[in-house]
Amino acid sequence: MPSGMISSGYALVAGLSNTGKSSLLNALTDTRISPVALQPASTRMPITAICTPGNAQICFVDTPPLDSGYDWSIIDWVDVVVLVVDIKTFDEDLKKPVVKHFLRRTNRKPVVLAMGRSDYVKPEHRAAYVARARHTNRFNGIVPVIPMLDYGIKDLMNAVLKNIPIRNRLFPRSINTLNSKRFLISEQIRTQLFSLLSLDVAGETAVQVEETSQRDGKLYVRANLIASRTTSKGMLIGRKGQTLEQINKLSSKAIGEFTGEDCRLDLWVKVREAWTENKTDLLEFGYVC
Ligand SMILES: Nc1nc2c(ncn2[C@@H]2O[C@H](COP(=O)(O)OP(=O)(O)OP(=O)(O)O)[C@@H](O)[C@H]2O)c(=O)[nH]1
Ligand SMILES: [Mg+2]
Repeated sequence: MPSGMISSGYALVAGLSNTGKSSLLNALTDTRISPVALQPASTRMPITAICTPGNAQICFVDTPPLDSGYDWSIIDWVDVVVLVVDIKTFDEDLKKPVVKHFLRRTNRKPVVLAMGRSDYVKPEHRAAYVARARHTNRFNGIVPVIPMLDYGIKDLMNAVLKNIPIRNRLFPRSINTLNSKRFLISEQIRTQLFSLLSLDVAGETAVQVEETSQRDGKLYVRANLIASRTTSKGMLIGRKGQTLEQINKLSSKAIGEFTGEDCRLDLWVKVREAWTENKTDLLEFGYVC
């Protein structure tokens, strides 16, 4: 390898909704940067995490589900694709038009198949699933994974690394993500809304982080929860402020786990009528690029 050159590049993490993409990105990069949630379509914007296995650099990019208005152009920017499927339904998933379109769009870029939820299959049966997927002759690696147990993560990392080009370093050593801290914190808060509120109310609440600073040795975060209707404001606050308190508690914990700092969160509820229908508001809250 010429001096100064290393394996350095981008790996896309893509797949259908709720297949474990964000869990996988966190396991691969040993972080909690990408919020994980029970409900589908929780990731709405790309989340990046740069890791440095050996002397290499890989920027993993977690993306929204393929089946919810995917920005196909992102494929052109990456070196390797990790396609996450559910091990038990991978056959049907690979036949879905949106997945077929995605694979065509990768245009012969290396694609590694991560078979998620491998805990749903007995360990002795996993090799048979891998053999079946191998018949497709499309993948540059096939790895069963269980992100929360770190199962398969090293093998997947090696399969990705093999396909990362040798070039001049793309990212300075000091950075570990291309996203802003404010955006990442707002996503941690937004994800918690879904575990406490109806899909309607949570989905129509924007999160705007106004300040992140250090106060009394803690990470201080001030953020607004912006409801699209006055009635939703009451639901966000709850009886005697109980819901807001719960949102605050869960969000502070998630932010603390992601940043590694004690977090003091100051949440305010505001209303901007029908912001979900206003292009300027959507832009302001980061919903349209
Ligand atoms: N049992 C099991 N659960 C998993 C596995 N991977 C992820 N999960 C769970 O599946 C749910 C969805 O995980 P996410 O990582 O948020 O999935 P995602 O694909 O990023 O979801 P979207 O961004 O909404 O498309 C969470 O409750 C995870 O804890 C796995 O290998 N086994
Ligand atoms: Mg996700």
